[in-house]
Amino acid sequence: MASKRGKLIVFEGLDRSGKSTQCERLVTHLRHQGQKVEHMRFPDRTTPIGKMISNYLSGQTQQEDHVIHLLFTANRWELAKAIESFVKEGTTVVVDRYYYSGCVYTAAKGVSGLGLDWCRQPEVGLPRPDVCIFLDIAAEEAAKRGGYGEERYERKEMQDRVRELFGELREHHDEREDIVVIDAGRGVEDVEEAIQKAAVKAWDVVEQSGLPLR
Ligand code: T5A
Ligand code: NA
Repeated sequence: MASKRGKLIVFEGLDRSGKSTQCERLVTHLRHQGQKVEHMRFPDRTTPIGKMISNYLSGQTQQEDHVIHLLFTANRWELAKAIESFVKEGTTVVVDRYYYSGCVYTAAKGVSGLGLDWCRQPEVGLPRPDVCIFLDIAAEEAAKRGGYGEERYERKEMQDRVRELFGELREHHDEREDIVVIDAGRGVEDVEEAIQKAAVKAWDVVEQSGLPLR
């Protein structure tokens, strides 16, 4: 039985890997095809929690490491019901960063007791993506792109560790089955084409099986 629900597609990657650029392109492409599409991003800086996160990222405020982790998570839970409703009513949701970033960026700080497993726990139960498109690029390449270095985590050592931990997540964790790696060091159009192919492939599985959102 064919599924009428929308799909949940997430973009992940290092800072400046091209997530926002590619999210917008995919949203435009799907809308041209006549699909209903919602575009979200995390952190969603528009909510009260999102504003606290934004002030932390810009360096205006400090937060204890567990606290900021849980604020990022809470910022996703604020929108969890909305995501579920959209998908149920047939709207595809394209999300710029999700709990993969949540786990990896906190774990990359190297704080004792704050590893990937601890970080994943408060995220358990959030709608699970049909596919997570991971835009893979070396930190040195990403750093050459515009605007790098303005926010808290945009330092080479941090980004190198983030990339390593994304790799660990892909190899050893439950999330690995959702993740498709795309070489994001290429031109914008080449990356876009690879993403569209990956999306079609992942969605065929959903269409054919009629799988509900997990
Ligand atoms: N974070 C986030 C956590 O710690 N925990 C969490 O739970 C979450 C959700 C902010 C920070 O918060 C952390 C991770 C981050 O450090 P953010 O607001 O998403 O997260 O900030 P960034 O990821 O830094 O977003 P950016 O907008 O900076 O990066 P994008 O979206 O990956 O890149 P994009 O598309 O804006 O492109 C950057 C530049 O590169 C160019 C673009 O034109 C732009 O100038 N570009 C390309 N250039 C050459 N070739 C290509 N293929 C290109 N694609 C784009
Ligand atoms: Na972005």
